[in-house]
Amino acid sequence: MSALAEFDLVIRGGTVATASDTFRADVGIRDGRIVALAEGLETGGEVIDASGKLVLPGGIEAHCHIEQESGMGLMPADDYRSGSISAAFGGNSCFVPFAGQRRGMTIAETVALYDSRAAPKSVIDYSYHLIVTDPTELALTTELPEAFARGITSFKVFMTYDQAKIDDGQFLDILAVAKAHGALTMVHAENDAMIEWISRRLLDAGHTEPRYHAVSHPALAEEEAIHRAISLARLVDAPLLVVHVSTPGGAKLVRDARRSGAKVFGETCPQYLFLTRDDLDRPGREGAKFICSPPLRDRATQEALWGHVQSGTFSLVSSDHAPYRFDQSGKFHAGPDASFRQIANGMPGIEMRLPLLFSEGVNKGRITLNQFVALSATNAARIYGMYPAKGTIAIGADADIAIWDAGEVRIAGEMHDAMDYNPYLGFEVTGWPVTVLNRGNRIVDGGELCASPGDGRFVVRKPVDLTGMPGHRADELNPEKNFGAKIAP
Ligand code: DUC
Ligand code: ZN
Ligand code: ZN
Repeated sequence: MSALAEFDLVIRGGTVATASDTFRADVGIRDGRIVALAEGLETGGEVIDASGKLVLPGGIEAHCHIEQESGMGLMPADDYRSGSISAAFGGNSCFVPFAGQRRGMTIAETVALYDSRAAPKSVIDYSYHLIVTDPTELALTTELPEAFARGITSFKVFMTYDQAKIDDGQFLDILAVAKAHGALTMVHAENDAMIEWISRRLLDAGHTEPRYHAVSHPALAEEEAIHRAISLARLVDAPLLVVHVSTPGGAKLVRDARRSGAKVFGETCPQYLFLTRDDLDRPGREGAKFICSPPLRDRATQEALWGHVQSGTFSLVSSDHAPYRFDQSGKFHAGPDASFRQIANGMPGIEMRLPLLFSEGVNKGRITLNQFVALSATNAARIYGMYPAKGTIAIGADADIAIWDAGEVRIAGEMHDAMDYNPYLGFEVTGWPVTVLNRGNRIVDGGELCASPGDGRFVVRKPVDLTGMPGHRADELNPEKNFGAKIAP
């Protein structure tokens, strides 16, 4: 092989950034992987001119609901084709939607169902987090370990919603099984009884409009549940990731747990950084577009959450893309006058996540470019067991790369998802991905889709990375201190 044919593709002249460093280098790619980082790489193969651009790891969207029935049995607008395409246009080359177990279904059936949905359609690499709603003996002893063995190494539980919630004992069982296998438990933490109690009173008094959704999910409901979830995880010294944290109180609980060495991670979402509950009060029924759980809060909350993004409380800023159209197929599936309890819960954002975070974070000086890379890809890769194949630009890594024009200004409009609205419509956003690669293949380039459904591959994930998180065993579960009793793995 001649020296000039050494690479299939060279990305030339750009500024490369990882979670720790920023440097000028060409990127040499062969067989889908990065094989050289140096200035002046020559090739007889293809060249992408990235001069004046940023060359970043492709984003990893680690929280999105794609072709997944909601608790109400409602299918969101995006399947694995449209969802992955929208993700790609937003600078992502990998995503991890949820595979939701419906009660009565086994874990194996759930995984097989999502394989059949994702494999023929995804244009980017993918895995799933397994939502566990029915932790039977079979699930705990056999099926969760089997899912883990095939590379699904994160399990999510709900503390609210009748169709999904588990009790504290079941939560402990799942935490203990996950811990025993190196898996990570994720949690939607809100106090179910508080939400039910307030909702009932609001509805009885005739308060049905979208704005009451925020009233019915008080900050205290989140804080209480996060405190409980962290306590349960600490009891068995198991890793825990609190998804979509929306309150300063919740963020502080995550921060304090992390400072004490507990194996706790936190995630927040763009909607809590860029929107407020005032959006629920838009005229007519438009507020329905902004119903999501936990709900939008206020400006002071936005500021506080930004502080936690900056200081590292949050390892992830994920979209929580839960796309329900503003019509009877989605938001108003229960009718045009549906109460806040019946309106479909969730909003889109998979394509806006990274441009918003770049524009408001990096370009406005709130976070560094390297923090952006960590939040967009590297932390997700580490936490969810995909590093260093994914989430960084390094020799040997998959050539999952997003080339960004840091100065491109666009007014947010229609996205590439299957939605009929964009909650960030009209936002001026500076900095957009212009070319996105997945394993060295262009998937988006100059506004065009270059990939085909089915090009994405399932990513076999490894155990959660707990580097720097010593944890601590509760004395009562330590055989040296509890008279030799063996209680948990
Ligand atoms: N939780 C999510 O994570 N997404 C959509 C709705 C919800 O309650
Ligand atoms: Zn949730
Ligand atoms: Zn979600």
